[in-house]
Amino acid sequence: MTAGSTVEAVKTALKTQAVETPSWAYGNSGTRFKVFAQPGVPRTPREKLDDAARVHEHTGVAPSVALHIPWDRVDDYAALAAYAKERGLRLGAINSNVFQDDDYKLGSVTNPDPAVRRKALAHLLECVDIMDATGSRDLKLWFSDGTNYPGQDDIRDRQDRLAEALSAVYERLGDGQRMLLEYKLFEPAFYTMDVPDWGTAYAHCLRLGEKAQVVVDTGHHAPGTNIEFIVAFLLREGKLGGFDFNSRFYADDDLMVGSADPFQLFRIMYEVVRGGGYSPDVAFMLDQCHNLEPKIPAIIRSVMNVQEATAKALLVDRPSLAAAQSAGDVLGANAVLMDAYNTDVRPLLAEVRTEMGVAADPMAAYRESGWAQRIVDERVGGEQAGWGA
Ligand code: PSV
Ligand code: MN
Ligand code: MN
Repeated sequence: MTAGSTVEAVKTALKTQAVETPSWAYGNSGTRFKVFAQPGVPRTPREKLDDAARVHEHTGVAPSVALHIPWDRVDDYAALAAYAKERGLRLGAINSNVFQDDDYKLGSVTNPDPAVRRKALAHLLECVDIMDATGSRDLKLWFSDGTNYPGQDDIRDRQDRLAEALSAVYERLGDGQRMLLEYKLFEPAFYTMDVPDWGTAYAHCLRLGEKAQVVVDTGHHAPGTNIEFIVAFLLREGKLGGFDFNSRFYADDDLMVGSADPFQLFRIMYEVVRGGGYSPDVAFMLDQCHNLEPKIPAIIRSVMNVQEATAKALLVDRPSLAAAQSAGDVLGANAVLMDAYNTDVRPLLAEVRTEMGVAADPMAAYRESGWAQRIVDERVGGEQAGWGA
């Protein structure tokens, strides 16, 4: 059982948490079979920020929004940052997009055609210009690059091309800016991905320098992968830049974080806390798509799920755990961890929220706010945001 003073420390820590929500989660999304449009969905980046402001208002811990370029292209990014600020938000990571143009069929920065590589690099550098205007710290790089068939392209040459592009982007980063390299096992490429795993991302980041960090998207691994081990390892090496949180049952499902496997989320958060990663140096971002469920409450639920896993991780009685571990007490050590996981932290979080001046029950507060109906009534005409828009 945790002592009273420790509970106060846990509450203080929870009040400093910041979960970044993704602009694209507010827009329409779907599978390759069908996008089911929802009424009231934002039509512009500003409307996405209006929705994100509701998530922050009701949770108190979602103060920043990640942008995806060109999905969130605007003429004046400084003005967009000012708009966010007026709503109590800031603009977070800039996500590059070198995967949706016809030119990228055979890859972007690893494409065998140097002209395509130049185009992709120009986009990545433009994203850093946008970071300068928005004041964003992080550039998130995910490459759909890869091959579908053995022999299609030279695996090693593609690594050389990747390294060259990453190095050019790295050189362009300003003080206080970072690049976060995301890996993914497969999809859209089915034979090789050029950044398939944390080891590849880590090796590139290590060569580049300290501004290059690995980002762990929880949906991007083979089934059964021990993600918390990866987290522990990267933190030990000072190379964990952040998370793209979501849940999966099968592939890259992008479901609400903590919905498929809350125990896994707890195990990850425990390694974060244990490894000193509960700090602004590790970005807690969501990367989700709400295809069936209403988007804003789904994002609120996701933020709450991250908070619950974090609270449980913070509650682990670490002195008792360490004692059991050094005594070789396998069952005792496991029991300490499970005690924390099995704690119902919802009352604690309700207290934390009340002390922060936000609703004890964010889901109910959103329901009662009338925002869901208001956006349906007001957002008529125009084109709803969605993938590719
Ligand atoms: C790729 O699957 C990914 O996880 C990357 O982060 C992209 O930028 C994002 O999804 C887009 O939804
Ligand atoms: Mn992602
Ligand atoms: Mn993904």
